[in-house]
Formats: sequence, structure tokens, C-alpha cells
Amino acid sequence: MSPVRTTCAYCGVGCGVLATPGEGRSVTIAGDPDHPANAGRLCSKGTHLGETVGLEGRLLHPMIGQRQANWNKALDLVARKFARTISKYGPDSVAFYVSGQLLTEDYYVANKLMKGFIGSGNIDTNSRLCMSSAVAGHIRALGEDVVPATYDDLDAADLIILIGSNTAWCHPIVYQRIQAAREKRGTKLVVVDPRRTETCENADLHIALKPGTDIALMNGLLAHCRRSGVLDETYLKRSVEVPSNFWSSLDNADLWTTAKTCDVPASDLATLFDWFAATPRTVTLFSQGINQSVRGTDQVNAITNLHLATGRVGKPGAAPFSITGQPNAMGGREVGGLASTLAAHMDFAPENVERVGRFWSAERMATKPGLKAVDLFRAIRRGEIKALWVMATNPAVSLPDVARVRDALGRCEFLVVSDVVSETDTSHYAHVRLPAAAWGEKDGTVTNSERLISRQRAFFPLPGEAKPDWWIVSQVAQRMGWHDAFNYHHPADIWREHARLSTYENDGRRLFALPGHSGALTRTYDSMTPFRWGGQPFADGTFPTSTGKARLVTVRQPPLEHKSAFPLTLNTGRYRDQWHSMTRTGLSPKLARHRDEPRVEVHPRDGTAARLVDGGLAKVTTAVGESLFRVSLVESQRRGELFVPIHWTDQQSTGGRAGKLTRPLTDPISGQPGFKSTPAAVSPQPVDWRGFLILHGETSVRPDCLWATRVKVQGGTLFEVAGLGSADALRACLPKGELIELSDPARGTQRTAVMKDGRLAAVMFLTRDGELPTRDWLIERLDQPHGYEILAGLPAGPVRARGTLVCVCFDVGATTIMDAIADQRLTTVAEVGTALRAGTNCGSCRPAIAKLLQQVKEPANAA
Ligand SMILES: Nc1nc2c(c(=O)[nH]1)N[C@H]1C(S)=C(S)[C@@H](COP(=O)(O)OP(=O)(O)OC[C@H]3O[C@@H](n4cnc5c(=O)[nH]c(N)nc54)[C@H](O)[C@@H]3O)O[C@H]1N2
Ligand SMILES: Nc1nc2c(c(=O)[nH]1)N[C@H]1C(S)=C(S)[C@@H](COP(=O)(O)OP(=O)(O)OC[C@H]3O[C@@H](n4cnc5c(=O)[nH]c(N)nc54)[C@H](O)[C@@H]3O)O[C@H]1N2
Ligand code: SF4
Ligand SMILES: [Mo]
Repeated sequence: MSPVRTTCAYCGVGCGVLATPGEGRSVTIAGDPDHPANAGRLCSKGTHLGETVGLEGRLLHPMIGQRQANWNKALDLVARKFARTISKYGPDSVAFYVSGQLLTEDYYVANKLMKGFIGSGNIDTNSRLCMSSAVAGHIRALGEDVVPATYDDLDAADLIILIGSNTAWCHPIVYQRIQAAREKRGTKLVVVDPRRTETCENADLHIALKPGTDIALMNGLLAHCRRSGVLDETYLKRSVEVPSNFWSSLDNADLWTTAKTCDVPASDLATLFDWFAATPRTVTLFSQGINQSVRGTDQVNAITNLHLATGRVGKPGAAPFSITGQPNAMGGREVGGLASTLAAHMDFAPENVERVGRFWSAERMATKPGLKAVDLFRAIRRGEIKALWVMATNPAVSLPDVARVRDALGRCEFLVVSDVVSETDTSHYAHVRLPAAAWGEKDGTVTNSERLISRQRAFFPLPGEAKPDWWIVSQVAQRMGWHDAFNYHHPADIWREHARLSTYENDGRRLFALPGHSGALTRTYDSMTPFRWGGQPFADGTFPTSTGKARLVTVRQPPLEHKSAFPLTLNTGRYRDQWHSMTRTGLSPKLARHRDEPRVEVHPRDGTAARLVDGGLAKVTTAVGESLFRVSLVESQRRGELFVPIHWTDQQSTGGRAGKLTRPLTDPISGQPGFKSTPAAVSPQPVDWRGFLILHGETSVRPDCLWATRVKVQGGTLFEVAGLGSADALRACLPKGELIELSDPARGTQRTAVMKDGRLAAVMFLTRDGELPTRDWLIERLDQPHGYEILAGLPAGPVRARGTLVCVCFDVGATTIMDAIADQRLTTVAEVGTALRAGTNCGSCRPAIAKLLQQVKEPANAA
């Protein structure tokens, strides 16, 4: 079969993918060389998409409670319950909570139903947790939520500042593009992040600022530009409104004060200041370290201030650049899927409500913004919102303070969840579960970080009774009585309407517009090639505000929180090879091995002070909850700070739960939660025993003990376990078969293997204070014939563990790489690639290899 051109399921880089379906549900994945976002490259997650498209765990039929139902019944029930709730309690008693992982067409229909026909603004999205500070910052500064940059600007820049972004892990193909620019034109790269992430490995400067001091940094930088005479006075006069107190608010922002507030060496800061002042072609790229803060909007404006005042916007290689997280975060913004926006980049101004109402022939337009995510779940908990429909997001994991969110979900009178997988922490509470079409089965458009619209295309038939999200929502709308307004037969019908609304009574004041698409034939839609809307925005120095000018916004660095019972600051974020709540990446044995357990990263000196042991367990506690993590003592953390990943859920683990720890505190303007900064404490968690289980094939067992994390491995499942008291209960996890056992009471070691028809079906190795072998050899032995020798856990000859997995494409570990560097005197990432192939496929691990090279070179500074 010839390859189908589609777009990656994951991040906002929006890479083009060539998918060639094979037998059954198999597919061969390659980067699309003709796609402008990636020119054929894919990162580790994109490369391994083929491992994640099986039907394991999929929701394939509508479910009412635990009973399978047909579509008719399920849709009727949803329509009836929503209609009844609305007629009894009014439109604001219902809500949708949707996602940047919906396609634009899905999003458009959901937004139209809620805001035009149900008549409430209560549709919010997980983009509230992700981009809403950028949206609010753009509207304040530029007049419209238009990202003023593209990836081409990264190619054309002489200085790139990555602030609050772990680009090497979260937007790897953009990171590779930045590295290419460094090689080609010597672009300087600065990373501003409290952690020394792998993004810093190939950077010219790392500013490890104290978290939450970004405003001080940006204001210091702007004050320096002013002193150095690099403000663009002509541009300021012509194109920017400046509040009267603006310049005086920067009076104290000298180098020394800034260095002190940010807790960074003044010499490093001086370097950054000089580079910035001297480099007109500067891009400042930011993401969650800026957005996810209780002062996120001000932080975004601190960045836009800097660019506006120096005239570095609307020109090649010069712009503030909010990089988006999800594949269609931008499409959601374009349709207006946030509770605070209406549709097609219009807000709730009365003339917009009237205009959109006319366009939709809407029966009952919402006239004011709805509740933002955190407030929405508060209202559900208070019983004010009685019916909720969740689509393509997992709020029981990803909202702050999930204990309260779960309480709200449990109290909700009617909860509908549309998802592709059957069991999620959220769907656990659902009254109705609706099976949605997944990536590879659904059809529509997505917009990436740089306003580039691409098609996602189906290459598999719909499995079971799964249906596209747009179809599900339209069916419910029709059954609620709005047949004509939701009579769509193909995503192209919705696309044309979306395009028509974007140009409807638009005299150019709304930059978001898709001229030429409202009449697109379905055939043309199907063969659509990627295109960007908006061109080079703001190139003429005018902005979509009432005066035509952009705005500087006075922003001040507030004092940081004073903590007593919780002396540390907890930061949360992402791992390179996992995606959010792991419903997809968790299915790939290769991706799972990069980090197979949730770790709390702690500076070694803080670790010692708290009596933590590297590789042991620790409990992280905050004002709202606690959770266990595996300890990782690393110099890459600043002192006083902890970092934990966001990916683990009830489905994979008893611990490692970031969502239990974060508080529901939000930015007053955007409503985005401050996920990156929670006062916390950490203490060691003693255990009586620890070990692992490896089971062949698929399994639904859940070990019942203090610590149990599961990961998919080649041919089976690996559980890391630890506990208190007796470990006997774990035996219930073993399958039936012939047991071979070995025990060493002196060390409290118990090793058990289960054979089925002479082949290895399971192993369980537990110990109190003995050694445990590496898991890899045992994993490879699954389903092989074995005898007692399996209980050694190692082959008979000499072995070398490969260490933590670095290159998932070629299965190369850190120890193997370090040995090769030392033995073969390798000095560059390319030489390591030639020797071991590591880093030569997707390239996501190249920063990690660079870090290992550095460690071999400077063992004293090794992390
Ligand atoms: N591998 C992978 N990639 C992903 C995702 C994924 O789940 N996995 N998710 C996607 C999504 S939806 C998103 S939103 C993006 C997120 O992409 P990123 O924003 O790059 O990812 P995060 O790890 O959330 O956080 C970024 C960095 O902010 C830093 N930070 C914390 N506090 C501060 C601070 O006060 N100031 C500054 N300057 N920095 C701070 C953190 O230390 C962290 O390294 O990634 C996308 N890409
Ligand atoms: N502490 C902390 N919390 C965070 C963050 C953080 O940095 N720190 N980051 C926040 C950010 S930026 C984000 S974006 C969120 C992400 O958080 P979530 O959106 O909750 O995470 P996902 O796991 O991506 O959830 C997507 C769900 O949709 C399902 N799904 C996938 N495709 C489809 C589809 O086509 N249709 C339907 N109906 N369902 C589908 C998946 O199976 C999965 O259950 O987490 C936020 N939470
Ligand atoms: S960078 Fe990776 S995860 Fe993001 S779109 Fe490209 S291939 Fe997919
Ligand atoms: Mo996100």
C-alpha cells in the first residue's frame, strides 16, 4: 500500500508522518520529507508510533455503566440527560471539558453546540492548563491571540532564548532545528530554566534562575536595553502604547539587583544582557515554565514587552514564540474552544455574540464567558454543574489537586467520557463511556505551534464501534433537537463552515482568517497540503487593537512565597519518551524503558539532609496531598527544589502522582494553574522488601503493595515493587504453572519462576537486603525454555549491564556508551553514533550522549 500522509499524534511541533499500513493493525512509520515542520525527521515518540496503535485496552463499544449499549441508546441517553438538566436548571448547569488533542472539526462542533445552542460558555479545555497564559498575554499585548513567530524564524535568528522550555525532550524536532541553525550560522542558544535539563547540553549559556523570578529577569533585561540605547524609539512611537508608569517601574532593575533576585551569577547575567542587547535577530521561545504560574500572564507580557520595546517582532528571526504543547492546541484556540473566547478569535463583545449568533442561526447564544477549568471543577463539586462531558482528556490525573477533582467527578450527577481507551482514572467515574476514533482512524485538521494547518488522515478502518468525536457530538446535538445546524456528513463540511466563519464580516480586523477554504471541495480538503494562516503577522507595525498599536504592560516581580512546613519547591513536568497520562506511549515497550519509574529528582545535598538514598523511595508531601517516588539524587536540580514527572496514573502505579501534590491556585487573568511551584517536603520511605515481577503476555494484575509500578516490556509486563510486612500477597499475581524457587533467609531473598509447558511465564525476585539483577536478561528469557539456572537472574558468563536506556531506537544504555567513550576515546556525539549507532536514528538522545561525553571528560562534575 502507498503511504498515507498524516501528522504526528503528539506534540505541537506538528511533524508530518508517512504511515504505511501493513497486515492487520500494523503500520510502518516514517517522517514526511515534504512536510515543512520536520522535513522527514521524527523524534523518539513519533518514530515509535507504530508500537502504540494496537487495540489493547481500547474502548470499542458505547458503555452505560458497566454494560455494553448500542449507539442509539447511548446517544439518546446523553441527549436526554443534558436536555433535562438544562430545562430544569438552565444552560449553565451543564459543561464540556475538552482537549487540544481533538481535531479542529471536533472542537468546532463541540464549541458551537455549547455556545450557540445550549447557550452557555461552559466549555473549557485542557489548554487552560497549557497555553491560556500565552493566549491572555497575546491578547493584552497584541490585541489578538496570534503567535508572531514561525520555525523559519528559528532558522533566521542569531540568538535563541529558551525560557521555561525543555525543548530537547518536549519539542525535539524544533530542538534539532535550533541545533542545525547553530551549526549553520552560529546562532547562540541560551536556556533559562531552574533545572539543568538535557536542553542545556548543547547551549551556550544556562541561566539556572530561582523559579518564579522570570519577570525580574525580563525586566532587568529590558532596563539594560534601555540603558544601552537599543530600544527602538521609532517603533515605540509609531506602533506601541506605553503606560505612563512603565519606564519608572524598571527603575530598580539593575544587573546586581536582578542577579540577586534570580539567584544567578551576575557574570552570566551580564553575558545574557550583552548578547540580547547586541542581537536584533532574537527569538525568545517559551512554554510551561512561563505559562504554568500564578503570574503566567504577566510573565508572558514581560517577554512581549522586551520584544515590542526593541522592535523585535514582525521581522524575520525576531519574535516572542509561545510553543504549543498538544497537536491541536492551536486549532482549539482558532475555533474559540476556551471558555473565555467565543469563536474564530472573537470574544464575547455584544457585536461578536450577535454576529456569530447570526452566522450559526443560533437559538440561544451564550453571552458571557464560561467557567475556566479549575473553577469549573469547583462548581461541579458544589453541585452547580450537574452534567459534564469530558472529551480527550484525563482530568482525574492532570488537573491540580486531583483528590478534590475526583471528589467532584464522583459527585457529578451525569458524567460522559469520550475516550479511545477503556479504563482511565477519569472514565472510572463515568456514567456513559463513548468510544472515540483514535489517531490513525480519525480525519481532520490540526494547527501546529507556527500556525501551520495540516491534515491528520485515517489509515485504519474504525475498530469495533468507535466513531469520530465530531460525529458523536453532532449526533447528540441532533437528538437534542438541532438537526439542521449539526447535519454534518464529513469533516470537510465542518471545515468549510469554520473557514466561512473566520472570514464572515471580517474586514481584516481579525487576523485569523482562512480565505479560499469555505468553498473547498471535499476532494480538495482530502488532498490538502500543509499551509500557514496569517503569513508574517505585524510586519507593517500595526496591530488588531482599537488604536492599531501594540501594548506594553507594566509587570512587576512579586515577592516569592514564604514557606515553613514545606521548605522545598516542587516542580513538575515531562519525560522525553512519555506522553501525559501514558494512554498511548505506555503501550510501547521501547518508549517505556527510558524512564521506567516515576522519580523525584533532588539535589544530592538536599538528599543527604533529608536522609534520602539514591534509588530508594521517598514520600513527597504538600499542603494538599502526598505521593511516593523513586529517589534520584542529581546535580541538575537546584538546591531547595524537587522535580517529579506528570505521567503516572492509577493504571500504572501506586505512587508517582504529581496531580495529588499540586494546588488549585491559578493566574488571576488566564486561570492557568501554577503547576511549577508548590511548597513541599520530602522524607525517606522505609521498606521491608523490594524487588520486581515480570509476567509474560498481557496482564491485568495489580500487585497490592506499598509501591508497584508497571511498564510494558518486550513480550510482557515488568512491575517494580516494594512493601512493608509480608510479601505473601504478591504470589497471587503469579500465573498458574510449575514453580521453581530459591530462597536465602539471611538476606530475606526469595526468587520464584513460573514455567508453563516448560517455558518461562513469570519471575518474581524479592529481597530484604540482597542484590537484585538487572531486569533485561530476564525479560529476554520470557517464553523461552528454562530450568533452575533462570533463578540466577544472569547468564553464566561475564555480563555487563547496559545501564539506563539512552537510545531507544537501538537499545543502547548509558553504561555501554560510557564504556565505549572511555575504551575507544570517543569525543563527539557523531563518533559515538559511528561506534554504537546510538543517536543515529531519531536523534532524541543526542543531548543525553553529549551529557555522557561531558561526564567522562569531567568526572568531578558528573551529575
Ligand atoms: N516527551 C513529551 N513531550 C511533550 C509532552 C509530553 O507529555 N511528553 N507534552 C506536550 C505538552 S501538552 C506540552 S504543554 C509541552 C510542555 O513542554 P515544556 O514546557 O518544555 O515541558 P515541562 O517539562 O512541562 O516544563 C518545561 C520546563 O520549565 C521549567 N521551569 C519550571 N519552573 C520554572 C520557572 O519558574 N522559570 C523558568 N524559566 N522555567 C521553569 C521546568 O524545570 C521544565 O524543565 O510538551 C509537549 N511535548
Ligand atoms: N502537575 C502538572 N500537571 C499538568 C501539567 C504539568 O506540567 N504539571 N501539564 C498540563 C498540560 S500542559 C496538559 S496539556 C495536560 C494534559 O493532560 P491530559 O489531557 O489529561 O492528558 P492525556 O493523557 O493526554 O489525556 C488525553 C486523553 O484523551 C484520550 N484520547 C486520545 N486521543 C483521543 C481522541 O481522538 N478522542 C478522544 N475522545 N479521546 C482521545 C487519551 O486516551 C487520554 O485518556 O496536563 C496538565 N497537567
Ligand atoms: S517532535 Fe516528536 S512528538 Fe512532536 S510532532 Fe514531531 S515526531 Fe511527534
Ligand atoms: Mo500541554
